Amino acid sequence: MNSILQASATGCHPASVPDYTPIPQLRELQLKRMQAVVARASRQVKLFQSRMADRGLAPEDIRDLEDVAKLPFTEKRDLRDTYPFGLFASPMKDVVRLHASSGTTGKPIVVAYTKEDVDVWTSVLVRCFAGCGLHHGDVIQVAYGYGLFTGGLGAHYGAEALGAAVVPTSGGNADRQIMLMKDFGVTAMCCTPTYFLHLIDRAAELGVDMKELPLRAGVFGAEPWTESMRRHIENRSSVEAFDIYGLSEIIGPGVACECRCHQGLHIFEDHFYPEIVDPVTGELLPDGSEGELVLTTLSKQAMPMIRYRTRDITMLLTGQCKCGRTLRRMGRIGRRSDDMLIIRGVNVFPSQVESALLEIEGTLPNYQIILTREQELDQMEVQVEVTPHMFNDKIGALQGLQGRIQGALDHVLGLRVRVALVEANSLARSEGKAKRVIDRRTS
Ligand code: DLL
Repeated sequence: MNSILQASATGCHPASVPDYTPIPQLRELQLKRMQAVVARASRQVKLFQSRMADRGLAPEDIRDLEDVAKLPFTEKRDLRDTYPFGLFASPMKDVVRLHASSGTTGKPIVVAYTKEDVDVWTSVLVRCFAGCGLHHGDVIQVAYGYGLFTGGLGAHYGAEALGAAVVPTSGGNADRQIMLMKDFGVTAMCCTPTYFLHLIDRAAELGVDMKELPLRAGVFGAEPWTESMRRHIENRSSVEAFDIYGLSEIIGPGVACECRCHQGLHIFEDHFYPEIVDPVTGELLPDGSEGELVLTTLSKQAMPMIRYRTRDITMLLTGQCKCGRTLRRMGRIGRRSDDMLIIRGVNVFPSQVESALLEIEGTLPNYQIILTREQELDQMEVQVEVTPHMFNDKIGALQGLQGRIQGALDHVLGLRVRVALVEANSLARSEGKAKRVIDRRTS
C-alpha cells in the first residue's frame, strides 16, 4: 500500500505520512541530513569544530551512516561549560524561542529554536498525537508545565496544529484540572503519569468517576513509568495510556512516542538519529542491546546536537511494528546512567542541592535527599546538618536558616521541597561514596 493510503487507512493525520517512508528512502534522507548538520555544526559551533579537528575529521568524512560512530559525543557538561549561548549555530536574531532545563549545578542548560525548529517540533508532536489516535475535534488538556520547561508549550503547539481544541491548564490545582476535564468534555490529557495518578485519586475524593468522563487518551512522559502504572491508570480511568519521550537538549517532548500497538516508542528518525552505546566505554552496540541512547538532531538549526549522550538507558527494538510505521522503536526508559532524579517531572541533580547548600552559612556539607510518594505525588525532603553553634542558638535563628535554605533550593531547583534541619553527625555516614539519595518511592 502506498504510504499516503496507508496513513489514511489507519486514520492518521496527513502529517504522519513520513512515519511510513520506506526504509531505504529513510536511510538516504538521514544520511543527507546528517551530512548537512555536521557541516553546519562544523562551520558555526566552535566546540564541535575543535573536536572534529582533534580527531582529524572533516564533514566530508561522513560518507555513510556507519561513519556517524566516528563523530565526537556531546554531553550535558558541554552545555554547562558553554552557558548560555555557546552551542548556538544561528545568530540570536534568528532565534524565536529559548527554553531551559536543570544543569548539574546552579545554572540551567539553555536550548534555542529558530522558527523552522519550532515548526519541526510542532510536526513531530502532531505525529505523536496522530499515532495515539487523536485528531481534529479532540479536546486536549495540557497539564505539563508551561514556561522554561518544554512540556507545556511543546504539547500545546502540536495539539493546536493537529486541529484539536487545547485546554492549557499547565500543572497544579488538581480540583480545577478535574472540573475542566469534566465541564469541557476533555478527550485527552497530557501530563506526567504520576500527576495523572494523583488526579485519579483526587477525582475519587471529589466523587468524580474518571471512567465516566469522555477522556480516551493520556499522553504521559517526562519521567520514567512502568507497565504496572499503565495498568493501574487504565483500570481506574477511561484512558488508553501512551508513553511519550523527549528531552530539552534534543527538542523537548516528541522525540519518540508509542502508537496504538504499545510495542515500544517510535522514534521520529527523520529528525532524530538514534544510536545505543555502552554507557561506560561509549562503544556502539547493535540493535536489541540495552545501553545508553545517543541522539543526533538531523534538522535542528539553532542548536544542532551531534551524538548527544542522553544518559537514558533503553534499547532499539528490532522488527517492524504492526501499525506499519517504518520508524524504529525504542523500549521504555527505565533508568538513567547518571544520578539525575525526576521529581514531579522536574530534573534534579544532587549536585545542585550541594552547590546551593555550600552558599549558605551555618550548614555542613552533609545532607541527604529523601524521596517519597504521597497521594501519588513525589515529595522530596532535604535533610541538612547544621553547625552545633547553630543548633544551640535560638529557635528563631534555626527558622531563619531553614527559610534561607528553602529559598535557595526553590531558586536553584525550580521545585518546592521540604527542608529538615538536623544535628551535626546525625546523618548516617557510609564507608565509601556518600549515600545522598534515599528513594522510598515505589512504582
Ligand atoms: O522531560 C521533555 C518531555 C516533556 C518529555 C513532556 C515528555 C513529555 P527534560 O526536562 O529535558 O525534558 O527531561 C528529559 O526526562 O532525558 C529522561 O530522563 C526523562 N524522560 C522524558 N520522557 C520520559 C519518558 C522533558 N517517557 C529527561 N520515560 C530525559 C522516561 C523520560 N523518562
